[in-house]
Amino acid sequence: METSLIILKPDAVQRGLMGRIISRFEDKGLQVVGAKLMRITPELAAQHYKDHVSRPFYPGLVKFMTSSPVMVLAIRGNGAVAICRNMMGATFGSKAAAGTIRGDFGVSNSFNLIHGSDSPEAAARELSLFFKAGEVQEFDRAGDAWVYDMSGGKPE
Ligand code: IDP
Ligand code: MG
Repeated sequence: METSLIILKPDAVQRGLMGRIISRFEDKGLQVVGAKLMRITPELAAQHYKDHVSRPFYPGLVKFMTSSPVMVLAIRGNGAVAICRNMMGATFGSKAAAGTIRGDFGVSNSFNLIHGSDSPEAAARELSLFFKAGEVQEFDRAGDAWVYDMSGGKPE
């Protein structure tokens, strides 16, 4: 099982889209194992987006991400990192395919509603930035037997 770090960005919170976006992940069969509303500090934004520090859009990105509260989520499932990225769609709202979160809910290239880890390694790093020990839960859901085929001993 993988866990991805998802951030519902300030535009998603301000536009009242949290519930509809979370529902998409739940509808897919993914498990929400961590969730909190928080304000990202400039220091945390800098750590999170450290690989983008030299990009022209970086100052605007940090300003946007710290401008208003975000909801951070830990989302678990078999292959959750790639599944979440596919569900988010392409980076730019103007280009993201219909049926994806960015494709269905936005048109902006910078206010693009959602962040998702882009690899299992990035997910581990980002989860440790946003969640303290004990804030990500480990629990079985009653319906899990019908989300995955476990007849081969591992989730399929
Ligand atoms: P990703 O969020 O799809 O992984 P990244 O390339 O990692 O995309 O960029 C991080 C974030 O920076 C994007 O989600 C978006 O908010 C912002 N961003 C990326 N490229 C641009 C750009 O060219 N103009 C404005 N904002 C951008
Ligand atoms: Mg990225």
